[in-house]
Amino acid sequence: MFYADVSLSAGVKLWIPTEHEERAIFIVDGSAEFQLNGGTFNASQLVVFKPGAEIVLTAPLKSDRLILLGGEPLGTPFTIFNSNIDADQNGILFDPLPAGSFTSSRTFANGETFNFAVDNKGGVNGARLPGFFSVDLRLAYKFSFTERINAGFTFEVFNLANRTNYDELTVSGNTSQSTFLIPSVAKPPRTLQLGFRIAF
Ligand SMILES: [Ca+2]
Repeated sequence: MFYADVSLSAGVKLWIPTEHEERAIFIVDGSAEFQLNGGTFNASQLVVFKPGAEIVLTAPLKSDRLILLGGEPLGTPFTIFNSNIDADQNGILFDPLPAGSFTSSRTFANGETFNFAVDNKGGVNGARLPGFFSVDLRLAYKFSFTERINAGFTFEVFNLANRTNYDELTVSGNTSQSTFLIPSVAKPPRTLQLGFRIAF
């Protein structure tokens, strides 16, 4: 991951390296204007670039300020293969499959069907697992009964966005298996925790 606080003087060009797959700028300065391949963006806008695109920023009017950030996408790379197909016909199985979109679905006992899809760039580590993302929140309120005794409430939320995070290690990349792309374990959903404490 990278993060940079950038100040651009008028007319100066800034080339953004392409080696990171995910890149974006957030324009901070109130009167900033930037030209990106002919487009103009204003303050408080977040601009996300296509992977690999050559981006040159300029500050045409005056000195401007922006945040440049990015990094690798979430999720561990993994390989999609078929243990029954010798794709390159060399007598050895488990060849990585070529690029393409792959899907898999499973219907659970309660009747709900879950679909899983992944874009595969092909080759070893051509696909990426869903990744893990969780935001936690903690609020605390403290008050005093007497000089010596105080108490406090806490309110905590784990996985605030209630995102379904899967255990990556349970995902199979073998298209010949019924468990292909289907994780067998999910991490906890949104969880609330209330606390009360007395200290003396
Ligand atoms: Ca082979």
